[in-house]
Amino acid sequence: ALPIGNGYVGIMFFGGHDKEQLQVCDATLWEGGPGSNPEYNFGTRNGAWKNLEPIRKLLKNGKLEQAHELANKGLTGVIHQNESNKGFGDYGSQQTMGDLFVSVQNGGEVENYERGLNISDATGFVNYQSNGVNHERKYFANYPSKVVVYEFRNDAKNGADYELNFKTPHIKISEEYSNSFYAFVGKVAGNNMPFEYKLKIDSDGDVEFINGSLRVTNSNKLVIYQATATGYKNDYPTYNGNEYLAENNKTFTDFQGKTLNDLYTQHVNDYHSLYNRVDLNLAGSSLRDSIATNDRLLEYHEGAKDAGLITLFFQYNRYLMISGSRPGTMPLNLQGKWNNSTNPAWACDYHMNINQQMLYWPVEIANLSECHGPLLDYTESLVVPGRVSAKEFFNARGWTVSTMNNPFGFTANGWGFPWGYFPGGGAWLCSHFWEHYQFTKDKKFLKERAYPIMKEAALFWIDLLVEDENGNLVSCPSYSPEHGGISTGASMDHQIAYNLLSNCINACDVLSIDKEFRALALATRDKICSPKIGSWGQLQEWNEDVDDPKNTHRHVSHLFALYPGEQISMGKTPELAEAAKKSLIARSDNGTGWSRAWKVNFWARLKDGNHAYKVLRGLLKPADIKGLGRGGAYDNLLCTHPPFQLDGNMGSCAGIAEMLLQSHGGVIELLPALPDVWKKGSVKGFKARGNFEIAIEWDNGELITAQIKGNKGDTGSYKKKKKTVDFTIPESGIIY
Ligand code: FUC
Repeated sequence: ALPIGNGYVGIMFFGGHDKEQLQVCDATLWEGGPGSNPEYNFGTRNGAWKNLEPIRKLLKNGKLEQAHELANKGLTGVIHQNESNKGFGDYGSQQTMGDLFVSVQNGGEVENYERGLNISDATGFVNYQSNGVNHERKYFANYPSKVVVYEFRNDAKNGADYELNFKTPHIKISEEYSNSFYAFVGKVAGNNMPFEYKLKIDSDGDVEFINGSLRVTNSNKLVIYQATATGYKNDYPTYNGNEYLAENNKTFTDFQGKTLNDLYTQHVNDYHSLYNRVDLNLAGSSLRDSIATNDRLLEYHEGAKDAGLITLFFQYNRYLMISGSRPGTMPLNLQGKWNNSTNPAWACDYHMNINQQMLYWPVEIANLSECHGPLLDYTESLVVPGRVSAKEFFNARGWTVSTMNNPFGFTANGWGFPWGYFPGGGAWLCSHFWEHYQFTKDKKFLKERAYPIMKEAALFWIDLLVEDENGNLVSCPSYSPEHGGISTGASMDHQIAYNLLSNCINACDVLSIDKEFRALALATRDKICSPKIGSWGQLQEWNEDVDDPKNTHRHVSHLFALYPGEQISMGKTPELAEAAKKSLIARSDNGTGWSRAWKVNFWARLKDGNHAYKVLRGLLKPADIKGLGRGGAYDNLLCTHPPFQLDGNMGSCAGIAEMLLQSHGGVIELLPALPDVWKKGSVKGFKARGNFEIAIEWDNGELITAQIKGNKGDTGSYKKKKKTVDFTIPESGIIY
C-alpha cells in the first residue's frame, strides 16, 4: 500500500481494482491512559528513588546481580494489566481507526493498471481500463483544510456502481447517513475514547444507505471527503475532553464554499511551499524513473546502478515528513502515522531511546523546519508529568522521560529492565530545541521556549549525576539502551548530559543571561566522565572496559557523541573518532532499519562516504527477501525493523544529507563524505547551522560551485581544502 497524509491522519491506499482499501490512522486515537483504569498513574512508582543509594552501594561492592534485581524491583515503572487490556496494560497503544472499503463495479478484465504516488504533488492515483471503460482515482490529504479527498471517476455510458463500507475494530455507538453526510461514532473498548469518522459524499449518481453500506449507483463521479476526530486532548492529567463532533463539523463548514479543485490547488500549493525547497540531483538520476519501484529496488539490490533510487528515496522521506508532521498535529510515532493495528509492535508509541529523535533528524538540514513543530510542542507537554517522574524515581529537580512514552504522560521508567531504564530521553529531546535554534537563529524561540525546557532538563542531570571514586560525575546506576547489564556509568548518559549542558552554556552566552546557572552547568559538564578508549582501542560503551568485540547489537548508543552529538569529531578529537570507528566496525554494517540508518550518519561524520554508501545500500535491500538479515525496505520504500518503522526512513534521509553537507562544530563542510559513485551532482536548498541555505554543484567528485545564502551581515565559516574561511553575508545575501 502507499501512504498519503496531512499530519492529522495517515492513509494507506491499497489500490485494488474491484475493492479499494483506504486504511485510516488518526494519530490521536489511543488505548490506555486515565480512561482505561482509575489506577493509571503515568507509570509512577512513588518513592522509587529510595532504592538508588542501596543499588549504588551494591554496585560499589561488585554485586551486579543483586543491584540489577533491586533495580528491576524498585526502579521500574508501573503498568496495570487486566483481562481486557493485556499486553501493554493501561499504558495502551496507538489504534488504527479502521478502513474504508470501496467496491467498484468493473465488469470485465482489468487492463493497463497502474497505482502510484506522485511525490512532487503529494497525490496518489489508481488508473485502469475495464470493459472499455476508463477508471481513474485520485487521492490527496489536504493539511490546511484538514480533509482527505478520494476521487473516483469513470467514463461508462451509464456510470458505474460503487459500494462504501467503513469497517472498524472498535465499538459502534452510532452510524447514520443524511444530507450527503455519513457519520460513524465509535469508541475504543479499553478506555472509552470516543471518535467520529465522517464522510461527505458528492456524486452524480444515486446514493442510498442500506444496512451500513453506502450504495452509489450510475455514477461517473464519486468524491469522498473525509474528516476524523477523537476525544483525546493533550492535557495533563485527564487527556480527554476534545469536542470531536464539533471539530469535524468545523472542518466541513470551514471548506464549504470551496470546490474540489480549490481544495486540490490549496493542497498542492501548501505542499509545494515545503517540498520544493530542496532539489537533489545525482548524475543519471532520471535514467530508471520509468521502472516500477518494486522492480527497481530488486534490481538495485542485484547490483544495478541507480542514483535515481537514492534521490527518490531521499525526497520520498521528505514527502513522508511533510505528510506526517505538520504544526498542530501529533509528532511522528514508530509507524509514522500509518499504523494498521490495534496491537501494534512496541505500542506504536514515542520511543525515546533513539527512535523518536531519529524520526526528526532530517527535519532541519532538509529544510522542513516547520515540521519540527509537533515534536517540540509535544516535548513541552511532557514537562509536567516528567517532573513527577524526576521526583519519584530520582529525587531530582527538573523533568525526564524514559524509554517508552504514550500520549497520556507516561514519562516513568519502563516496567522492565534493562530496556525500560533510560533517564536520558528528556535531555536528548532538548537537543532538538537547540538544533532548531541553531538552524533558524530564532532568538525569541531560544529565549522563550528552548532555554527554559533545556534548563529544567539540565537541573535533572545536575541532580542525578554522582561522583565516582575518581572524582568524575557518572550516571549510576545506568543501562546502555537495551544492551548489556547494569553499570556504574553508561557512556551514552554521560554524552547526552554533556550535550545538554554544553547547549545550555551556549544558550546563556547567546542570550546573555543566567550567569550563575551557566557557571554551575559548566562546572558540572567538565566533571562528567569523559569518553574512554578501551582495551581493544574501542570507544567504551560503559564506564567498565567490558565491550565485546564480537558483539553486533543494533544499538550503538556510545557513539551518540559522534552523531547526533558533537563531542567527538574527526577534526577536534581524532583519537576518540578513531576509537568510535573501531567500535562501529565491530558492530557491523547490518542491523534493523534504524540501526543501519544511524550507521550511515556515523560514517558520514567519520568522513567515509564509501562506507556510508555501503550501509545505505544495505538499507535499501528488499525486505521481503529472506535470509538477508534484518532491516531493508519494502516495495513502497518504507523501512523495516521489522515491522515497518519510519525511523529508518528519516534516519537515512538525514544520513544522505549529512554525506553532502555538514555544519556541526561551527564550520560548514561541503561534500564531506561524497562516495565515489556519486561523481557528479547538485544540491539546492539544504540548510546549514547559522540559518544558511546551501547550493552546491560538483563534477568528478570535485566541488565546482557553491552558494551560501543568508541574511546580510550574518557570519559563519566554511572549510576549503584544509583551511577554515570566515565569511560575512554581503548586501546581496549570497556568497559564492
Ligand atoms: C527500541 C529498539 C527496538 C525497536 C523499538 C521500537 O526499543 O531497541 O529495536 O526499534 O525501539
